[in-house]
Amino acid sequence: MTEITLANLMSPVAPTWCPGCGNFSILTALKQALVELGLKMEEVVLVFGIGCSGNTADFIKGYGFHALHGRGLANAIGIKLANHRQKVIMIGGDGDIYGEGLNHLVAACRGNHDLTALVFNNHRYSLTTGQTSPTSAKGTVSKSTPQGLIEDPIGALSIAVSNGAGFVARAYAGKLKQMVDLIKAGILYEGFSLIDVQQPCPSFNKEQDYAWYQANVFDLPADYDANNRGQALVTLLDQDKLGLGVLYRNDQHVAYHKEVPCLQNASLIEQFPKKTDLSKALVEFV
Ligand SMILES: Cc1ncc(C[n+]2csc(CCOP(=O)(O)OP(=O)(O)O)c2C)c(N)n1
Ligand code: SF4
Repeated sequence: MTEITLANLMSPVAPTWCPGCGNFSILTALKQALVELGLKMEEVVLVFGIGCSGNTADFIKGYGFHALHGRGLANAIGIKLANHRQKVIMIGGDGDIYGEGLNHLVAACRGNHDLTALVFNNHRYSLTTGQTSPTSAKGTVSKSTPQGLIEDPIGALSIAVSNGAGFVARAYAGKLKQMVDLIKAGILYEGFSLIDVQQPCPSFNKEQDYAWYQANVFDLPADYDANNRGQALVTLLDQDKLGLGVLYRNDQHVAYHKEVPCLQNASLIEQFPKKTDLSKALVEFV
């Protein structure tokens, strides 16, 4: 087994993100969290969506899978059930996870599947040059909404809390230490953890720049009770001011794989033969 160190996580490919992109600090936080958790490279699977966020696949070294847009969580659930001993982290954008992949987010929440979704939430489909995404503010003018967005933004974190996610947190790319701590807590949580990272995209979201975030994020107060589901939902109804920290956690909620009888003594891959002779199955094709 190989220790996770910053050197071992270093990819030979340098990030191609725009100058000032919030993704740089999210990548730094993810690496730092993995190092601080003292895990081994072989114990972690990174699953990536498609987008500027998903391009993180090229900029970090590790075991992983680059999924289709919107399908990262479906793959992550499958990977977890194949070998539930591994920590599985899915990395994608708000368009990927709250838009095209929303049904898979709900499935991950309802099952409380033991994996972490790290959402790089820049409120745009940025790789495809800045169309509005499900988290864009009402009235947003973009290439896809030249006359201003009519819809309200999605309440993605409320959907997660109300559908069974055991751990829901919000971080901000401008607060590195807090991001590291939240990512670590999410990975350690035994169940589904959703970490929504508010991420400035200087190229396609000029409205929500670093100054906007400084004025609109706040740390949840010390007396905030993350175990109180009702309080979490009320807090999340305010979509203008963004509370940072653990919004909700439920340590009584049992993770999906713990309720599957055939996974109690061994993982699926331990139960399958290492080598399978497929020649008989293929004979009709030769
Ligand atoms: C199934 C499918 N639909 C659409 C696309 C086109 N596409 C690629 S990246 C992207 C936008 C990604 O936006 P988001 O998930 O928010 O990530 P960001 O680029 O903002 O990090 C889209 C629509 C695709 N590759 N596959
Ligand atoms: S388009 Fe936005 S999200 Fe994508 S790399 Fe550039 S600044 Fe970052």
